[in-house]
Amino acid sequence: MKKTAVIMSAIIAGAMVLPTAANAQNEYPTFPTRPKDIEFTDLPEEEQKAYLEGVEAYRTALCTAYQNGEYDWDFDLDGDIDVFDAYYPMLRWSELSMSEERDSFALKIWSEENKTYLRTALPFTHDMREKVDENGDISGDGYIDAKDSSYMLFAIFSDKEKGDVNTDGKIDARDASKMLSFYADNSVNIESDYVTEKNMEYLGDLNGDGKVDSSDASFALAEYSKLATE
Ligand SMILES: [Ca+2]
Ligand SMILES: [Ca+2]
Ligand SMILES: [Ca+2]
Repeated sequence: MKKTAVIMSAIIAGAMVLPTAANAQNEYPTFPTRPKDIEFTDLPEEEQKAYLEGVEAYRTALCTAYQNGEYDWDFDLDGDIDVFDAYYPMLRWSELSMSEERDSFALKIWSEENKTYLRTALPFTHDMREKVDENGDISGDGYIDAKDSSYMLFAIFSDKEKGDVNTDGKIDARDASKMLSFYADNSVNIESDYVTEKNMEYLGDLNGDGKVDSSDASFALAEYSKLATE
């Protein structure tokens, strides 16, 4: 069966089951599995331990290979791998679950220029879609979905410093603006998308209290002024 036919039938079925050659270009480690019919905490202790070690080994393998430049995750085809690319497995999942292909997706995305989250149309071309279908099953479970965006982000953020939420390699007032803007949206119950949530979860929670708010922004500013006066 031709690949397009496989993909079309998968769309009709409402789930993305990948052709077997899907990972030919990128060899991904496989996320460990555990029994689904039992609570994690009810598993025997050694099984819990083995699973957690498996997760750790998976993450290490993924991050190392990513940092060594082994993965082609430039899904928006702009020449860089960054947080924008991480939207694409998630968007593909959304297409597949709605059984329709779209030219673009409107999302609230951080704008450095305007220092706020702005509704922005992310393009989704045929070539982008093809690349996501080829390289987007990062968890190695045969599906392209938000989990793949999540693991991809974990790798992308793994070599970034905590506080550098806009991932430009330095911690400064721009990062503080981004954190404050996220916090402001959250405090009036404006929902953020998955990528933004993960961005803040991995890089924004500077004081480690489980949320991103003005105290984290103050931390970023303090770090910035410390660096500026050094
Ligand atoms: Ca890119
Ligand atoms: Ca997957
Ligand atoms: Ca920064």
